[in-house]
Amino acid sequence: MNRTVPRVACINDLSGFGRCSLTVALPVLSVMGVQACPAPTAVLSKHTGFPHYSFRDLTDALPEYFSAWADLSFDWLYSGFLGSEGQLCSVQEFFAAQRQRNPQCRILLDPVMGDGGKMYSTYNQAMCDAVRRLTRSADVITPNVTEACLLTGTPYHGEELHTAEALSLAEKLMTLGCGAAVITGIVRDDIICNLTYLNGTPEFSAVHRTKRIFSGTGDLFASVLCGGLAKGLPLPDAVLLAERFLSEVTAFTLAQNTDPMEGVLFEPLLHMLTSK
Ligand code: PXL
Repeated sequence: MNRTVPRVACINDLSGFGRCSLTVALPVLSVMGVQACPAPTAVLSKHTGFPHYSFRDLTDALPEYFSAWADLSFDWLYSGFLGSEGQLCSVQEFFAAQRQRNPQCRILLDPVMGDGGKMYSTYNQAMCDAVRRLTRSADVITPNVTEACLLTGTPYHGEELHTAEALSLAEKLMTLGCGAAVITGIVRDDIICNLTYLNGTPEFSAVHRTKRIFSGTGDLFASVLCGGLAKGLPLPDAVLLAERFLSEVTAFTLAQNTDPMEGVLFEPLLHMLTSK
């Protein structure tokens, strides 16, 4: 659908502290000139990386929420952190209903399942299998190395991958049925690479790596990518935009010496995304 302001359904959790999921997606999409419509999957006081947090799962609320959206059409459906297996089913049904209503609608699936070789504490194997099924409906998926390994049943041995290993991982992801895959956060010495696999063609892009790891960077990457795609950028250009923004934001955050759990300080740099 050709709208002046593209409309995106953001299916993700609301974490009150720690800069991730909806608290990242909404400001990023808004500043990029995209209408961001949140469908909260869970409400947490802080993200799950903190030692103490409250977690209210919204699985039961989702079917009613999505059915009240049945008269709306979205240009993009963008899903992130999903809190339960039932929720994954609701999302699958929502994807199908939206596709039926508007075949032009595109899907960005960020399979937020884990990091550093481990599944998040709220995740389990059944949910992992359900995400794998959801991948079939997606136009673009954006797993980090851990998530790419979990999705493909590949043993994880760190974020450092040789070219051949990264390519094999991307090819395995494509067999799950997605339209394109972007593997994020592949480490090489002092650079960080993203591998975009589109139409059978792999493309590596790289930016300088900071040694500290901040939470929520995957969400920031996927949100900028989503904004770029919703504004009509080709996938490789949207990847470049996202990685350059992330690189600026992490360098800025590093200089502020904040707790990495609080995420990256993107707020002062949001203006860089205006009219992109
Ligand atoms: O940044 C990914 C993410 C999203 N949502 C919640 C999380 C995390 C990572 O820890 O805990 C609730």
